[in-house]
Amino acid sequence: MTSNAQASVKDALTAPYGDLAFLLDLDPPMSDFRRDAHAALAARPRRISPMYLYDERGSQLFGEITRLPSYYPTQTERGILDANARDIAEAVGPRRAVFEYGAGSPEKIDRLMSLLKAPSAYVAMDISRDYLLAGMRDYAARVDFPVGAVCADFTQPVDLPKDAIGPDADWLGFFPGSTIGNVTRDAAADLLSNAARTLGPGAAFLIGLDLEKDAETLLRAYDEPEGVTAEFILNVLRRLRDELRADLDLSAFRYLAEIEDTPQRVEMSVAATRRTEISLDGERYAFAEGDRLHVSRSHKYSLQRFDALLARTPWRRAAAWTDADSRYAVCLLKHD
Ligand code: AVJ
Repeated sequence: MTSNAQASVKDALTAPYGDLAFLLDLDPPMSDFRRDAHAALAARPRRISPMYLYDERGSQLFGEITRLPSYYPTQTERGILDANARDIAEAVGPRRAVFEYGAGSPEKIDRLMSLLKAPSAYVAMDISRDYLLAGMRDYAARVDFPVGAVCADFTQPVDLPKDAIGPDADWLGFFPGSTIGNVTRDAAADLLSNAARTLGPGAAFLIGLDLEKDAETLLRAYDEPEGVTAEFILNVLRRLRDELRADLDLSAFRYLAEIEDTPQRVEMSVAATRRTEISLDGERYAFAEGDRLHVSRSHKYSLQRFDALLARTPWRRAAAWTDADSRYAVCLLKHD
């Protein structure tokens, strides 16, 4: 790191920050929806980042998905944490400072923090500053251990301001929801290696993993008759139209979920149901019938394949808890 970069990291830290032990604002390069949309529509295959799904409406739709009976990951993960709370607390060990990848929902944070033995701190990292600060201020007001916030892209390594939490803290990374499945396996290995650097020696990491399974269960979870997932994925076109003022006919597109193998994953796209075009800032992007724009993916793992991936990182798997049907796993990783 150059001395300049170090200076800017220092400027990024405010400790304390109101009720928070600290705010570390690494000022993630503001993504540019308009620029990325042009690039996505011009590329072959057409592909846009799933992060553009999550405006307020998209976040609400995802919340609705997590309450659908057919979307098993959320309820299964919750069931695993509840059924194995004592075991997990024991294996993780006491007085951990928790570092969550993505600012969790209040219920998820409470579930984890109340199962752990005497947790010493909670810090969340999220790319959305407003969402992060709102959540962490509420949380800090409710608990009596320090709460911190890191505004950054969670694939990056971070220099945690350990003094603001207690320099001797033993860290526990927390990455629930099977969100790791959103990225390719190479990117997942990089993210986990960066997490090992961030959390330091002696750290543990609790991660939710959706497991490989039959295609029917996956299709029911990702393309359900209620059509909430379809609305969620089509939301990226709605944002193009409403926020970027693109000229497009939403009714000329439909949602398409496909199960692919080796590695198993769900690929989520929108597909043109007839010839149509999207016009953005005077550029016209043509779609033939069946042409797609890829929006999101969700990789599934076996414990064996996950272990093979971990072998490329400093982590090893210390334990795993699954549901009775082996649909989902909560894994505990450690490194020295
Ligand atoms: C939030 C990325 C874990 O891939 O299962 C759910 C997103 N997309 N249904 C997933 C999602 C469609 C979800 N993750």
